[in-house]
Formats: sequence, C-alpha cells, structure tokens
Amino acid sequence: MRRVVLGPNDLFSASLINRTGAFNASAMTAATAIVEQVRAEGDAALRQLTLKFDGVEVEQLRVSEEEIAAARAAVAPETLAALQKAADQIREFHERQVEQSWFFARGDGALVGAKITPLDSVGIYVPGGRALYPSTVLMNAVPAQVAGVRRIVCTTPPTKSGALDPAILAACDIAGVTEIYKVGGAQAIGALAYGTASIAPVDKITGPGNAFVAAAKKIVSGDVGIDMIAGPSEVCVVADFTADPKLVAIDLMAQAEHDPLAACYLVCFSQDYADAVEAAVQRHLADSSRADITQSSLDNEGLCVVCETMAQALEAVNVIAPEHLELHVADAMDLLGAIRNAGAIFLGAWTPEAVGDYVAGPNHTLPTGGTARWASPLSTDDFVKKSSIIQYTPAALARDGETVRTIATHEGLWAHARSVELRLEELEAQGLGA
Ligand code: HSO
Ligand code: ZN
Repeated sequence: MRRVVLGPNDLFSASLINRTGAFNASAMTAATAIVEQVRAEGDAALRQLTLKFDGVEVEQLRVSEEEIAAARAAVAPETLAALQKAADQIREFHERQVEQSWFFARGDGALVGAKITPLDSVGIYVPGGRALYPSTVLMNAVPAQVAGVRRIVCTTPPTKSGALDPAILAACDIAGVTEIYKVGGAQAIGALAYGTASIAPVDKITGPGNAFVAAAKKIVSGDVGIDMIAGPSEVCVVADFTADPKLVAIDLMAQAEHDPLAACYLVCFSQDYADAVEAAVQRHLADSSRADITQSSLDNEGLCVVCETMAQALEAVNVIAPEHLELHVADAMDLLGAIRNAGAIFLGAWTPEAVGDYVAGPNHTLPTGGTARWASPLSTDDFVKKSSIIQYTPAALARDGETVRTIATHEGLWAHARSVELRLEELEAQGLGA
C-alpha cells in the first residue's frame, strides 16, 4: 500500500488519492455504436452481439419457467436458505424506507402535497464474469418490489454454454423478478431502454456493470431513468490502537479481492501500526483463494494514511468520501456526528463490511469514487416517482390571485394573469367575491 504520513499540522488533500473518475471516452464511443445497433436492429442485434462478445448463439432470449425451476433445484439448499434469509432482512430494512403520499391543508382552503407512485417497470442489470453476485440481484430487486414496481426485468450475460448461473436465477426467483433475459453488456442496456421484439422497454435501469455498461447507461439516461454509475468498490478503515491488526487486514482484503481496481484506504495513527496491518495482510494472503486480485488491488490502489489526531483522521475520511467506512475504534458511535461523506458506515470491531454486503439489510449498492459527497445508497426512493398535488378553493384563489397576476404581468404572460382574473370575475358575478 502507498503510505502518506501526516505531520501534526498537515491536512489530508484530495490530490493524494488516485481516482480515475467515471469518464471513459473510448467506452462511450463503443457503447454508442452498440446502443444504436440495438435500437435499429432489435433482437437480431442482440443475438449478433451476444455471439461476438459472449461467444454463444442464443435463440430464446427469455429464460423459461422450466429453466428457473431447474436452477432452483441445482442450487445447494443451504445457499437457497441463505439467500432467502438475506432477502427477508433486506426486505425488512427497505420496508422502513417507503414514503407515503402526503397532503398539507394550508388553512386558506388550498391543499398541496405529493403523490408517490411506483415506477411501472424497471430493468436490473446483473453482471457476469468475475462479479457474478446473486446478492446484487437481491439488493436491486427487493427494493423495487417493496416500492411496488410490478414489472421487474433482469438481464445478465449468458456463459459460453448459453446457460445462466443457477444461483442468479434462484435469487431472481426469491426476489420477485418477473422476466429474465440472457443478454449482457451495452446491448442489454440498449434493449432495456428502447425495447426489441422480445424485450419491452423499461422506465428505469439499475445495477452495476463494466465500463461499457456504465457508458451505455449514461447514453440512454434521459430517455429512461438510471441509478448511479458504479465505479470500483472501495473501503476505508479507521483503526485506533484498540483495533486488532489481523481484523483490519482481513477487512481491507475483503474489498481488495473484488477487483484489481478496488481501492482500500487504511487510516491509522502510527507507522508501526500500519506495518502490523501490512504484515497481517501477508499472512492472510497465503490462505486466500483470490490472492492475485487482492495483492494487485492493495499494491496499486491501496493507500495508508498515518495521522496524529482523530480530527485529522476524520477529515481524511470526509475527503476520501468512501463507499464503505469501517470505524475500528473504541467508541465508534461517538464519531458518527463528524462523518459527513460515506456511503455506508460500519461501527465497531464486530461489524465487518461483509455483513452489509449480504445480510444486515441496508443496500450494498452505494456511491463510489467520492460521489458519497452528494449521493446516497440505492433505496426504495429509486423505484418511485412523485407527483405534486395542488387543489384550490374560491377563497384560496381569491387570496393568491393578486400574487399570480403581479408575477405573470412582470413575466409578460398575459394568459397566466387572465386565467386567474377570469375566475375571480366569475366569483364577483355570483356575489361570492372577496
Ligand atoms: N462489496 C460489494 C458488494 C458485494 N460484496 C457483493 C459481495 N458481493 C460492493 O459494494
Ligand atoms: Zn463485497
């Protein structure tokens, strides 16, 4: 891990972080061509691009009921039970997020408020390859279902044999996905956005993906909704002297093993402590089944910040704005007020990030790349829209009419002013004027 040692008066600066950012011009060019092809040629383009990129001919794009039943039967019972338990706890958490429509009676007869309506349809992109995660299916589909979305579509790339991962299909089934299609990459995003003969378009696309999927999501956004653009996964661990270096080390590795580009930050209070964590990483690596990915992530993207004070450490955290923050400190809860930027905050030594990845309940789709400065975890809010509600009575219109007339006249909008005046004249004529 790269190491930065702060002096007593040094402030951690954003320039110490290597972040590539979300802009990728060559992926945008490639994804634009793919999305255009899907828009023009529909299913034929999906089949051709699936052959080109996934190396398989797919006749039937939609996954059948029989394939889903067979997948469920093929998954180990303990895996199914674990996915079911995770889904239940994710559901329980997200049920607490659901907002109700509301009205506010202003007292002068006007009623204003917001009507909350689930989206009609969403498309969830589920990556294949190294990031084949049934947990991601749950983290997207369960909140959509809790929000009340009726059509929940899932797309995921087929393997060379043309099959899909059974656990992905089982997770779709557990989470209430209503349609599954064997298509991945930018072509899947094009199909979800614009529709083909086989895949009806959706209102919003969520879910992680590689650079081409991210680029395609940006390209189609505006025509459909998208969630956030996910970058490589990140963890920042703040460790004081009470933290066990071997636990800190394994938690950093739990993020590093996702991706050679995953970024791990260790914020601690002495060089000796940092050395102890690095030594513990080396010991754990001997047992890891993903040692190569883990090692290259830590070597290339890892950063250790050695601070003198907790105030410096907290400022570093806020500058990093990590996707995941673990506070391995004596009184983690006491620091919560000082944390402004973090996607998910894990308090204390007994809360490894992995519980949040799978089973605690909060969403594991979190803002990456410093976007926690303004963005929030995926939630049921991402699967609803709000309509404003306004209802006036004669008395309310009489009260506000002059204000409308004044602003409309200032803006030179004659009919705006007149639309109020005509009504007020009508009231006068009926003897009901103010
Ligand atoms: N830590 C990942 C989520 C995940 N972990 C999926 C395991 N499976 C990004 O937040
Ligand atoms: Zn993870």
